[in-house]
Amino acid sequence: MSVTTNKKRRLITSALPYANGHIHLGHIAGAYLPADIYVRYLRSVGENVVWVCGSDEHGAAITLRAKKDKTTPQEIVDKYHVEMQEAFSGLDISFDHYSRTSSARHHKVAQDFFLKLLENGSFEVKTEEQYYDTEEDQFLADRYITGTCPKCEAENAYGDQCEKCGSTLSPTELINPKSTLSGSEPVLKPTTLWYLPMGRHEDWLKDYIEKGELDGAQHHDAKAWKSHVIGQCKSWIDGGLQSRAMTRDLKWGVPVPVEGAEGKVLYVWLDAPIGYITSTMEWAEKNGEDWRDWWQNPDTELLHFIGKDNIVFHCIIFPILLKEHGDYILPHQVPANEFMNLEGDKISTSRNWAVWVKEYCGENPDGSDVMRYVLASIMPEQRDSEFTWTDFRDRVNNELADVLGNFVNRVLVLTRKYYEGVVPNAPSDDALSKVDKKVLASLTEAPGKIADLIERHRYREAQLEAMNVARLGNKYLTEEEPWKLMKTDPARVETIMQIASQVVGNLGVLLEPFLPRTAEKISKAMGIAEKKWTDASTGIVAGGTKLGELPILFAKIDDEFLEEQVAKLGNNSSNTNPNIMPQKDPTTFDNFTQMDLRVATVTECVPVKKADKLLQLTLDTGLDVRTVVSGIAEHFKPEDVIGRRVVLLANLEPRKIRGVESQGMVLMATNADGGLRFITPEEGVNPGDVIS
Ligand code: B3M
Ligand code: ZN
Repeated sequence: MSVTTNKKRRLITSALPYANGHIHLGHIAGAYLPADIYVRYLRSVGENVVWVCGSDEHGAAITLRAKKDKTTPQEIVDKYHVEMQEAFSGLDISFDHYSRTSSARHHKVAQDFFLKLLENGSFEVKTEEQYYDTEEDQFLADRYITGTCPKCEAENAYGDQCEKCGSTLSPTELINPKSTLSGSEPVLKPTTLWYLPMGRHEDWLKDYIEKGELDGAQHHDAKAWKSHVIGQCKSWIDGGLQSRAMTRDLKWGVPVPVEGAEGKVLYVWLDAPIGYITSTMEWAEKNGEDWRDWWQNPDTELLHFIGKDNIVFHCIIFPILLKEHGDYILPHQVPANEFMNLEGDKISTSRNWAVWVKEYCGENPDGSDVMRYVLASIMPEQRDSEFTWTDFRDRVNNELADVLGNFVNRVLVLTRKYYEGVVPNAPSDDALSKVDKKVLASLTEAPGKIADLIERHRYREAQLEAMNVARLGNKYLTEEEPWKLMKTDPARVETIMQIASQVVGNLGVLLEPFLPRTAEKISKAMGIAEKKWTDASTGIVAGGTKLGELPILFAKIDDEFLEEQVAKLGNNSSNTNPNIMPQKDPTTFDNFTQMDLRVATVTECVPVKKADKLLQLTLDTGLDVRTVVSGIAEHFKPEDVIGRRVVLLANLEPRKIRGVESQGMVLMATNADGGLRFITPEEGVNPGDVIS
């Protein structure tokens, strides 16, 4: 069944994150929080909106990660596909659908897309010399090859890009190329590639980007696009668009669906944006909609939320692909964000210079709104910005707790005190002072003002406007001082409290896109069931409403919290407890399987002569009875040890300790204080049982 509606449809996408690492705050501030605010707002006004995302599970970064971790790409993506979703839900990122690109469905969708382009003559097939790693038996493209940048001479530029100067490169341009797989010097070898000749598209792209025109008609308002987005696209187009290979000689990815193309996959930047389409198909199927309405109907507006490093792919390459296919609409708006730095430095995964969302949410289960608030306050909309924990504390304490939390709390407390929690009736117009009228007028204007800013993707200002409503209420209460008037002018107090309640009620609606949990608490306390944008008005809380309980909205952040957070940065161990030993360097599975670990029972135990620290244990291992010397005499008496079942490393090379040959090692757990404990197998585990 296809639901037809007259309302304009809006299809929102957020960049599909690579499933090879954790989500950090930079990701959230770039492509997810702005989209979440936008979509929550659109849902609140009752717009026809769908927001899709998913894991980008192909590309060199994933195979390289798998190689580093000595596992398979599939295992890597399976792990991060789950973990990334946990991170997103921790910050209440509310996708309508979250998909993944390693699915069979997506492979088919991407292959069909490719075949259609092939049929339309969109590619040029070229056989050319490419670098090849003879040790690894693999062609080297993109991140599989590094060398010196021919433009800026930076070392370790990648085959596709120099991160130092930002130039796009092709592997054969690199000086002193090296394989990142084996470190060896690659050789040139011929291979066939399908190229997208982008140069063919320069003319219409120029109109599309600079004027918002497509096929001679107005497609979107070019002035509504951010200037840094247009600027980047222009410099690409003005520099001349080079052909770009749309296939790779790799094992991991979407296989090229052409006979004789075995061992070749689609370029990840061809398959990933098609992931938006697959994700929409899955969503549509679940919701009884026709996905074509969302991708092939010119009444639909397509919006891509991304970070600035993805601009060329969404504003140039993907539009070319969509247009060449012929059936699809093109992006209407690409509100890309710039980068957010962290405590004076670039966010870096390898240096652990990042705030990991899953970790933050795990440690602060109620911390979603405050983090969203701070990120929206400093969102890198027009230029790079910076997150610092000091700023985080200041915003939480001075803005959320002192202004918003304090105001809402005061209104509820006073209403309870004066009127047993029942909101007084609305005053007649002639009872309103000038100040009252001003407050009510501001309330009337706020929803439109905020909406306009959100529609223009100015989320920082939009949130500021929403907070200004709380500021207004706080100021009103502070200046009108109802607590001083209660004895002399109770009628005036009723008016003040009525108006103050309206301010709180509006906050329950207007804050929802930014602070969904807080808005929910406020709405609940104010007896507002549905938080629709259109309900925001000066009469949102009816006189006679009995107010509910209000949980504490924001706890203040102390310096200890601050110091803990800063101390984590750059510390490469994921554990943050200084008492816990850091993880050792990685070992191989083979090394592990070489170890013979088994359960044994201690049948005898005596001290070792002239050695205060040693006990001599006789063990029944199921295989044999043997002697082991163990350095546990300071922790255990022989009689405490006899009869215990223990874990034994049985095939450790025998060695003589104080004249006694020790044939293995009893494993102990060391706690943070250096205390030793036996590892006692559970009931039913017997001597000789193998541990693996
Ligand atoms: N995975 C790049 C990134 O995470 C890429 C986005 C794909 S969007 C189609 O920066
Ligand atoms: Zn460079």
